[in-house]
Amino acid sequence: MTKVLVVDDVEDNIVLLTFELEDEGFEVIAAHNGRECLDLVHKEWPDIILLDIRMPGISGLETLEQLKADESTRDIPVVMVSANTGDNSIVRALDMGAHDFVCKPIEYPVLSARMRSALRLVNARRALVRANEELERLATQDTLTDVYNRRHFFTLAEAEFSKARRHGRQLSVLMFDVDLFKAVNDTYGHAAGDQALRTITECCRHVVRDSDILGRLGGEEFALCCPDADLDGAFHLAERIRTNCELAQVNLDDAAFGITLSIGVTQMNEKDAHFDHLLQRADTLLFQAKALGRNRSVA
Ligand code: GH3
Ligand code: MG
Ligand code: MG
Ligand code: MG
Repeated sequence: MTKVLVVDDVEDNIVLLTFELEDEGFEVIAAHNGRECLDLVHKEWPDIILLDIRMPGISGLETLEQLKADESTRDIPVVMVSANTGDNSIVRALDMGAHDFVCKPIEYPVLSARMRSALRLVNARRALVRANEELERLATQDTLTDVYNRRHFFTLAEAEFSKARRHGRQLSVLMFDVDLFKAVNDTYGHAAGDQALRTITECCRHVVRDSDILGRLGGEEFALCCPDADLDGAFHLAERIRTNCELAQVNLDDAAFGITLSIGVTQMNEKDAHFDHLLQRADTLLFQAKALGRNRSVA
């Protein structure tokens, strides 16, 4: 049920509004002044607020100002109730972010239509925000593992690379690839392989810093860009990721299996003109790790 907070200093107005709005199917809660409104709004989280303009103490406009200044209450639609005094308070309220207004004496069908209209607008805006967030997620994340996808990994890592060069800071990169992954797919099936990839990113999540950038470059190949990490630190991180994965089990309904990683680790140097150079070197070191027998980090 839609919850309405009615704010009015006159008890008779509250009683009448409550009666009419409950009749329209709203759940009604009431406040008798601006202070009570601001308290109640944080306890009850109404869907919409009906706010009287003329009240002793904190006026309707001041109450509105505070509701709009507070990030947690900013998006609750407010319909002003005005005594029709001919001053510019309605204009000010609308400019301050009120959704709409009604004048006293209130025509109740008009009031509830305006409330429904305000609620429709708010719901449409929320749906748009959610859709945008979802689009953003789809554009930047790998859907299987939730780490960054290849494109976004490069966008973020290249930015960190430029920043590190500009400020003379360290930057290291790890590139890793699952060992003999084809055999995992062949033995346990593709779905089990997918689960193994999720296990690997989980193992990484526990050891990386918030500032590290983890991306799935494709297939069973990942890269981790570590701002402010020197080669020593990056190698230790690689070993922690590698041993975490080695100890982890991928549990299936009727079986369990282990996975190992080979990792190439490198640090940015003055000769690296592009992030690609760094990644290329990590790839070569990864290849060496494979050649040396897999399940190891090479720097
Ligand atoms: P190596 O130790 O030399 O890396 O051996 P490998 O078997 O891991 O290497 P190879 O490149 O021969 O095989 C990679 C396999 O990864 C082939 C492909 O079936 C599998 N693969 C790639 N992407 C996915 C995926 O998204 N899900 C699953 N389940 N398998 C994938
Ligand atoms: Mg009043
Ligand atoms: Mg592999
Ligand atoms: Mg591979």
